[in-house]
Amino acid sequence: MRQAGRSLPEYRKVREGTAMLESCMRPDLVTEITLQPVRRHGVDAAIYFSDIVVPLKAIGLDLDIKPGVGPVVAEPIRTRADLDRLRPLEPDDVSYVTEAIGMLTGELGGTPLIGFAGAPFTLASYLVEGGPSRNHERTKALMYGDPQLWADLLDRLADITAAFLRVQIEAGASAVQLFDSWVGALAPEDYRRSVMPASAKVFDAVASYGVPRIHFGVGTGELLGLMGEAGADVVGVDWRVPLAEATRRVGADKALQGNLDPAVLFAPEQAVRAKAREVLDSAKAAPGHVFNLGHGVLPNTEPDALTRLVEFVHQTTEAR
Ligand code: 1CP
Repeated sequence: MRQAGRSLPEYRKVREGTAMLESCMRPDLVTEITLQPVRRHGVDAAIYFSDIVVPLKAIGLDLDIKPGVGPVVAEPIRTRADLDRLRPLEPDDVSYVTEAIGMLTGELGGTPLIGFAGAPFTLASYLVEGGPSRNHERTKALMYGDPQLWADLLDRLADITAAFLRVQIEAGASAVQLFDSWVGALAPEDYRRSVMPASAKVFDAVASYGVPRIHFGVGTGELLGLMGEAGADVVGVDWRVPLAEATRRVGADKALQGNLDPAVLFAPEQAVRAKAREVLDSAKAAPGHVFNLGHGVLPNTEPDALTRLVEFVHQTTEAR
């Protein structure tokens, strides 16, 4: 799961002295960091080390990832004139991604590599707010106040995101995940009207490759059905909705991903096992299940707790 690396001493060691975005542009570092959780925990898939703002940096936006804060944009996008700064992404803009995935697929052997991108809404939130936001007020002001500019902004972001996912698939990614981390801030009708068309455009653009497409969100219980409809093969669920209920909302034709609360990993091992078993039992109703946390690994998580969780999930599912 995202930012799994942050909990690992070997991650902090290789990152020492190198800024986050600079690390994302160095194929040697990307390869090493992507492999670290696979080596240590024996997970069934690797998630490509990058960040959702990498393609925006690659088209020339002035942004940075500030330690302890997250992505920060120097000049936020708020007017029609600002849209001109969102030019299309060309594969050459991210040649380091192609190079890193080439190295990785060699090193990973048969372990699948999951590529990813930020979804248009979540990217728009960073761009419009200028950084992380609790209430997304400027973003919503634009969405409600100038629906045409909003639609054009999301459409441009959809094209950039689709191009970024295509690069990753063509380089060898075996699945892709669209992260709409903050879309749970919206009501279903607003999602359907103002966000779903752009996310659907991204899923459509990569449908012909036939790789599984995962759609991830947080606090999206009321949006699960629509997130599936947008074109996903797998819908991510956080810990607020049991997977059996999520299957009812998403439909029996889609797999689910999730949904252990990452904070559970701070509890004693017996409690972690009991909660993980609940997830596995609840998932039996779904036609497919990717066991995962409901959101990213928290930075202070004890790495051994994760290793033990992976072992437990393997033992439990192999015995079935
Ligand atoms: O495990 C991994 O390292 C996978 C790579 C990965 C992924 C999939 C990173 C590295 N970031 C992401 C996705 C990402 N980035 C999302 C979508 C998924 C999610 O909801 O977590 C989001 C919203 C971001 C934005 C972001 N980047 C934040 C969140 C800030 C906020 O708005 O609350 C943060 C803290 C970052 C920085 C970042 N990205 C990745 C890492 C390892 C870090 C920490 C930086 C560091 O180690 O110095």
